[in-house]
Amino acid sequence: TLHLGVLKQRTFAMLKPDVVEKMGHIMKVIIQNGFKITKLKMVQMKRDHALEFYAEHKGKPFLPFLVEYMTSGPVIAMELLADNGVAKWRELLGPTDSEQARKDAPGSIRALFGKDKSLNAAHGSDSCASAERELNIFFPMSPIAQYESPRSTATF
Ligand code: RTP
Ligand code: MG
Repeated sequence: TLHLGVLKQRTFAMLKPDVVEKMGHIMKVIIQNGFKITKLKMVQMKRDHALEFYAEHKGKPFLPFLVEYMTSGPVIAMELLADNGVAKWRELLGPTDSEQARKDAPGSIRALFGKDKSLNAAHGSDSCASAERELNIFFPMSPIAQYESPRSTATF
């Protein structure tokens, strides 16, 4: 039979420095919501990396604080795979402002793990084009990256 399923999409997710200590809890929520974590690494961003990553926010008043925040400690960068993954991950994240998220989307990652409109726990790409750009920043093609991705997480 012909499967007209929803397309599996990859997206870029990042746990921000102040929630890295809660990564176990957050990754459990991610997996329970039907995502596969297909790439993962912990990295310390430098100022230039943060400015490149957030190029779309150049000139905005919150950018200097955002760069301080994102370079204040290591982050967890991930590639997530799911049906309609880009929108699905934004949905699970909830609204940008964690305080609003607690009102409008109480089960969301930002409601559960974020503090306010700046310290909001995690990032998610806003489109497929952004996802490709952001994944290429954190997971550039290199000899090791060309090894085959795991087909699934092993279940014993
Ligand atoms: P993200 O890119 O992190 O997934 O979040 P987003 O699309 O919901 O929010 P965006 O507008 O792209 O903003 C990027 C990050 O900047 C911080 N921010 N602070 N103080 C403020 O008014 C403010 N606005 C945004 C947040 O950390 C936000 O996630
Ligand atoms: Mg954004």
